[in-house]
Amino acid sequence: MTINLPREKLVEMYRKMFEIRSFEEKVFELYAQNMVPGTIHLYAGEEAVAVGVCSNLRKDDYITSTHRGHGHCIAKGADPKRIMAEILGKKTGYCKGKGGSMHIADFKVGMLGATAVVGAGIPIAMGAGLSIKLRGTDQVVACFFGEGASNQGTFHEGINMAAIWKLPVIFVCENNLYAMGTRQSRVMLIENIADRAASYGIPGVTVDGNDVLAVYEAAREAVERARRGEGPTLIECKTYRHKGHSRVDPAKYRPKEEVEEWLRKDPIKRLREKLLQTNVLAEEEIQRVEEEVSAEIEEAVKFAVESPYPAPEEALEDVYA
Ligand SMILES: Cc1ncc(C[n+]2csc(CCOP(=O)(O)OP(=O)(O)O)c2C)c(N)n1
Repeated sequence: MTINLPREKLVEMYRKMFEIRSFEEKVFELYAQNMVPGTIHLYAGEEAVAVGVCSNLRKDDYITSTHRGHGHCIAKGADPKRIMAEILGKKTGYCKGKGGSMHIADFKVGMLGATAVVGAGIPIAMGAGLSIKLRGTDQVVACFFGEGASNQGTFHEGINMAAIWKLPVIFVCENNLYAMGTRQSRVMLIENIADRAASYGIPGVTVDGNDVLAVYEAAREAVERARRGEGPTLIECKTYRHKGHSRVDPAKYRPKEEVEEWLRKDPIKRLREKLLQTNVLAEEEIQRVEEEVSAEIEEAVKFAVESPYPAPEEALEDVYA
């Protein structure tokens, strides 16, 4: 088995996936210590999707995100310190502590925003794609959303419009099988969300969303197509969230065997094994990367915990109402 990507690229992908996982584990710990004022939706288990897609993007490309957005932000290069501070409601966070986990944006790295409204990122991505076309640049937009969102009207409207105008958007469906507690098979008669691409006349592909190299490859083709001005692609990534839907959900609706099966398919474990088997990295080198990342995340936690809360008199600043 060989992997046709430069070593540095593979190491960077492993580092980012490990960073997202470590970040999410810390968020969970801080939540258990009652340090998180709002709700949280953890991305652990789905890291290969954000990293596989964003590893194809330039800094001036854009992404839109969802309620489960920490991983997208980190993969696109947002600062984990400021994300963590925002989650803890601190003044040094991306929204000065007033937005919380689901409202992180960082225009400097092309992260156009997370949104708590399911499916709402889709027309925003389409609009960003239209702005790119009107400005005549070769940027692209990656739009992340869940399979639940693919039943929203915004999915149909956003993708259809992007298709007819050949906008440079990569629609990335993270199919983790459940929308809150609702299994996909209860609300859709199709198995593959990518099949829906045919009704808009655009390519649709389904990939193993726990294999970062498969996601990378599908995204690479879609990004190249978008940069050539040939329009959008729908990529469905089959994946699984390790935790419940949100912080209050013990996810009792998922069979134990199913959870165990997906834990065996952990995307980080899989890439780690692949890097070892193909001699891209030795065990000590992987451990060094993991230690560096863990130290970085500890720094982010320290920064967030030690940051002040916004003052009460700042409550109405930056509020548009
Ligand atoms: C328009 C809208 N409807 C309902 C909700 C409540 N809600 C929050 S997350 C969610 C499930 C979303 O599932 P999916 O799009 O598959 O994303 P996942 O949580 O699986 O990542 C729902 C129904 C919402 N936030 N917005």
